[in-house]
Amino acid sequence: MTYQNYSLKQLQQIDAAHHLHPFTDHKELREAGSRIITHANGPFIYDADGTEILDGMAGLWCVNVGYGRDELAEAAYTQMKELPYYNSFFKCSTPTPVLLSKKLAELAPRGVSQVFYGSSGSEANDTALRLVRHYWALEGKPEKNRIISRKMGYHGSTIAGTSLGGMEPMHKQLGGAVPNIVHVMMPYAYELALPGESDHDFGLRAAKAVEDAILEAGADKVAAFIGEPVMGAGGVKIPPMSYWPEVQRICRKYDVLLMLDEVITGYGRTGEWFAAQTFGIEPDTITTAKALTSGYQPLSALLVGDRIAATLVEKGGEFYHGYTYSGHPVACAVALKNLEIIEREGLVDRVKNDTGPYFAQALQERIAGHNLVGEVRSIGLMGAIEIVKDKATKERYLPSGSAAVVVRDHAIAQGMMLRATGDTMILSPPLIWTRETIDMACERIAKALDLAEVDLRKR
Ligand code: PXG
Repeated sequence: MTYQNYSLKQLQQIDAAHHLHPFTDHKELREAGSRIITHANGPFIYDADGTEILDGMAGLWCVNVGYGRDELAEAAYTQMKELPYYNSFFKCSTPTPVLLSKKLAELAPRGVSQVFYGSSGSEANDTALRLVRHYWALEGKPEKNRIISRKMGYHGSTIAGTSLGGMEPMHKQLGGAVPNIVHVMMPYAYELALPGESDHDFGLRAAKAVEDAILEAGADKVAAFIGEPVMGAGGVKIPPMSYWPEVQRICRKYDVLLMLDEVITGYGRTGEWFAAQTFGIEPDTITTAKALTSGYQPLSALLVGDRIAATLVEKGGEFYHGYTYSGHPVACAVALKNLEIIEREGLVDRVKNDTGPYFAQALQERIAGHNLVGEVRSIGLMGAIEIVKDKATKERYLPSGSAAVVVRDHAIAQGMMLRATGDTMILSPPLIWTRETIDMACERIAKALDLAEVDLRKR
């Protein structure tokens, strides 16, 4: 039976009766009822009432080629009929993960040519954590196992993902994190730069926090540093250009591996295939998922640098790690087709040379001047709008995080889906957006800001 046999109300009732949602206050949701999205096409999603909403978040940072791609459905269908599943354990392989690995090795930054598959970003980060610790053990340094991460970083929701991440509320519910992971300051100039400190100098100071953490533990105790090139769920926090090269210099100086989590930034989001290329760095591992299939199938790929891979292969011995769905044939078939579409349509170049710069300019010209907006920032097609009570002093509305939700709700009512995290509005649209789509989005956001201002000033 398909959902068409149920009314919206019935679906909501059943949802409330049986479905536990991710990152949700279940009491609150069950009182309010869920928004049920039933179909989508191009840049638009549609709810059960038929309301058209422009999807400013590409689903959840993933639908980079937009919705309604027949080619992706056909790739899945064909592969399912031919070979829906076989594993890649016990010296077996199937064609699509083999070919996808070759493709990823071609696209990846220099020195990165190996791939380990999972089904989610969280799984890929579990793999990454285990792999770097295994690497140092193989190198005869098992005590070199501390990982340095960042406050407000997001690396997934499994126990390892939560432990790597720096989200306090998640840690509070964890009941014991994976040991020996520490968190340093994030490179977020808007709130953390000192008065008069340049962006460049702030970037260097934030990188210095990594060096301090290495020195505190002793370099022979530190395995790796992990970070999102641009923090995503933490609020699209774009580091100064001085930050990443300096972090890389520090990591090399102390022989600490550099792990990038590109689950959001991978596959074109910042105007290069990987943000490592945008920031000019050469990491040892790159965690990817989401846009690898544009969200049409669950799939993650941990891209592994040659240094780690060489040790793994040369020293031998089994790495006791893997998932039933590692290298899933259908997910990999969809990924291959998705990458083909991104290449064929030149979406990465378009973000770099056309829509990315236009998006930045549109946010500056049409959104930044609003009374409620403290700052706008973007890189490629990834942007943030800081909601404040007072532009000059950067004072926020209280309670913290309450104002952005008001803007978001007005935006959705205007036909514009975006996300509120803390006091920050986030945009991460499909890479198929054109200048016209950006214009449409800015118009709706500006209207939402006007309406929200009326509500918020009444407080
Ligand atoms: N790393 C990063 C950088 C992510 O953004 C993950 C790992 C975990 O991926 P999986 O596939 O296990 O979810 C993510 C996921 C949000 C939000 O609210 C962001 C994510 C997931 C759920 C919500 O912005 N990112």
